[in-house]
Amino acid sequence: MIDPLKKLKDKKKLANIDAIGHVTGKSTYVDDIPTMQGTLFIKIFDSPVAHGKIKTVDFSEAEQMPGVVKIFSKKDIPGENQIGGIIQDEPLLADDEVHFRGQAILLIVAESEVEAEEALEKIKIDIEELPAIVDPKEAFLKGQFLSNSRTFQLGDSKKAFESATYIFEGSADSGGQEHLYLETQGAYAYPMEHGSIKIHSSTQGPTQVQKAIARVLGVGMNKVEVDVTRIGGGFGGKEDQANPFAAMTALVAWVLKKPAKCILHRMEDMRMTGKRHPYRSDYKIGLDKNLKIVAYEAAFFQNGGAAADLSPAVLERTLFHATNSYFIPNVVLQAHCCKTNLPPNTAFRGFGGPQGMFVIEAAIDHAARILNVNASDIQQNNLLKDGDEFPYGQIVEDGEAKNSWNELGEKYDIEKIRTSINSYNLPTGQAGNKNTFSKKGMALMPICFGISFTNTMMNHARALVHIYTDGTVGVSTGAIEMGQGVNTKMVQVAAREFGIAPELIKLETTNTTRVANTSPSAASATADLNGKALLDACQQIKNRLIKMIQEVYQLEESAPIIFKNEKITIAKNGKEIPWHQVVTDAFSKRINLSAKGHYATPRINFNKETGKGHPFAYHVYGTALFTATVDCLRGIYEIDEVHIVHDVGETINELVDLGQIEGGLVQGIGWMTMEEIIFNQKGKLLSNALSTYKIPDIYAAPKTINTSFLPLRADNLAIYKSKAVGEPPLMYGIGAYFAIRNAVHAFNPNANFEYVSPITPERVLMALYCK
Ligand code: LUZ
Ligand code: MOS
Repeated sequence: MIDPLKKLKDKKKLANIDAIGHVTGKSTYVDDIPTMQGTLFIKIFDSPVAHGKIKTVDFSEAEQMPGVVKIFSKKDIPGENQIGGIIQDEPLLADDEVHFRGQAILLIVAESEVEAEEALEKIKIDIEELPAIVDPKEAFLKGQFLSNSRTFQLGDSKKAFESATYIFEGSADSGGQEHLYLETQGAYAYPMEHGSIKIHSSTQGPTQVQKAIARVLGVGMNKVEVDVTRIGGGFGGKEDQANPFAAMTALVAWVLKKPAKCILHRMEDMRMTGKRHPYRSDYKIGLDKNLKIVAYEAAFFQNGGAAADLSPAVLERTLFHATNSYFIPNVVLQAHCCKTNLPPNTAFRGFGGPQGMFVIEAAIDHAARILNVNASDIQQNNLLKDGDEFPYGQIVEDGEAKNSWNELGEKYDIEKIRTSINSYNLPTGQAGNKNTFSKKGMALMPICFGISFTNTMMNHARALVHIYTDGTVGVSTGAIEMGQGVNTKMVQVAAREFGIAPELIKLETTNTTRVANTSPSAASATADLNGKALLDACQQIKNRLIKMIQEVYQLEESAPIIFKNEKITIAKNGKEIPWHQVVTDAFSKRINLSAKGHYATPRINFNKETGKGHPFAYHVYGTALFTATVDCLRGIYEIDEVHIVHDVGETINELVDLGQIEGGLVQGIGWMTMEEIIFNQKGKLLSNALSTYKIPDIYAAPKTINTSFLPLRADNLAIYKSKAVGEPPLMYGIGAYFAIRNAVHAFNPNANFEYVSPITPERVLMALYCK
């Protein structure tokens, strides 16, 4: 078997340390933990209506079913029946009113899952159904909000519109998106001594889980130990929404003093959990005669679902990214967090940013179509440059918007691609037309994404390092491995600092008793924050070892000492001491071989009242070029080619970063094209399984993806000059929407169809033949 650690010695090409485990099925997830004797299984009885008053729930028959141990309602919660994060509006188990289909009402606990399922069928509920709202604009008109509306403002858009040469107004709506992590939500908990509890949870936020459990049980956080080996995907869906399932599991284990397990089935997960927020939005864009955007106004109506969850923070990030990579001097951006009767929508890769970017791209496309110019001419003409001000007050420094655009232009002959598409698309009837029912489209998509939690206080992390006496190393951080490869990057940091092989380093599970008070693994910042904290821990130990060597060999304090190839070399005289020897010597001299590192992102700040500050450590930029072909008889399409120039800073790990870029791209294409979440008017999820909700498979992925890394031009605040890579590439996917749209227009120049995503084959077919 190929050992990736051995084969790929080039450290930038170190394969994901989980790769072999994943493809051989050896990697373990919550449901793979061997169940202890006496383990109880939990099934959730959830609301069958989107809005209603519970009149009676009768579970007397269910309770008598074989194997059933207990049925929990909110009355069985010893602490608070509340798990709201930002706003305290979310009971763990329903109060007298239910607010969405899938809301948990009761927990059925049985000796086996099958028995719990059978008992579930026997529960009788009488609910008085109340009117449900599923549309955010309807909620807005009815005054239904989850939190305060927000406004970001720059310059004077009113005045700017007065002098604008061209003004376009319209609306643009984007759909939700199911996270579809391969591992569904789940947890396994067991009581420990002294009234404490241990839990394995599939979460991006172990501290958030710990806090929720402590609250529900009414105990201190120190009584709750959360342990995560890895999770099978998160994409934001487990930043906050692992909490209820962990809290339910902990509740059962705590009250019944037995191990308890709750793993959602796919359809339960799809029904009960929130998704990417659908948005409806209105825009108004003003340009001067040179195609400079002089003014932009937008109003965003976020479909928040029935409880706030992370919606207010997601809403804010929509505003942060509403002008994408463009400098617009006069801007008013308003956003409304609308309360509807859907499951509480939540974090999803991009965190509101993609929804904001879609609208400005729609506005630009709208202007380009009417002015009969290429959208890319408007895009290029308005790219950010250093010194420009974002609507939130931060000034562009070391911007790469133009660099990535220009680099793309140098690598790929954009005009040649345009010409070949135009000749492929020759109008029907024109000499040379060969493709009557097949048309191509292209689009460029620049991105600009701010890195840091927008809530400044969340931007810090810690790490714990032990060097054992045999020279092997154990590393714990607050980072959650969710497939993104953060553990591989952590191994690389420790290996590089100590100058030892990755094989000598073990990445431990993420555990709240080893690394406390963590921010969730989110906001693309996990490797940045935890990597820096780990660096700090490694350097503390290194400094102790250096001091020891200086004393032993009577060197002056500045004498360079190099950690490399499992040796410590004294540069001056070339003396080499093996790593193991140094470690043994240090231990016998009673030197501390453990350290806790800490990192807090410097400089960042943001004033929520004024909407101004410097919220991001830096920005990630990039540009993508899309070409697509539409089958004009069937409405189906293919993404032919995507060329990307992406700003990774100086990559720590090319393979991991490339995986994130390609994965993010395809997930973004899915959101924009084929993934359609459908709720009916009564708040029932119709796209409730993989037969009715389609995500891109290998056949739907672009036929070609060419990614190149933009050369590093500036230092920045992340680990080893790298840049965060998790979320930004998702937003390239917006380019697929416009490439397909342009192909539709090549077939039907008069197609007057709204900016609604996803642009499913059904929507394409309608547009191809609309007047
Ligand atoms: N989560 C969060 C995020 O709590 N704050 C953020 O700013 C953020 N940004 C992106 C993704 N998750
Ligand atoms: Mo996220 S959307 O970085 O959990």
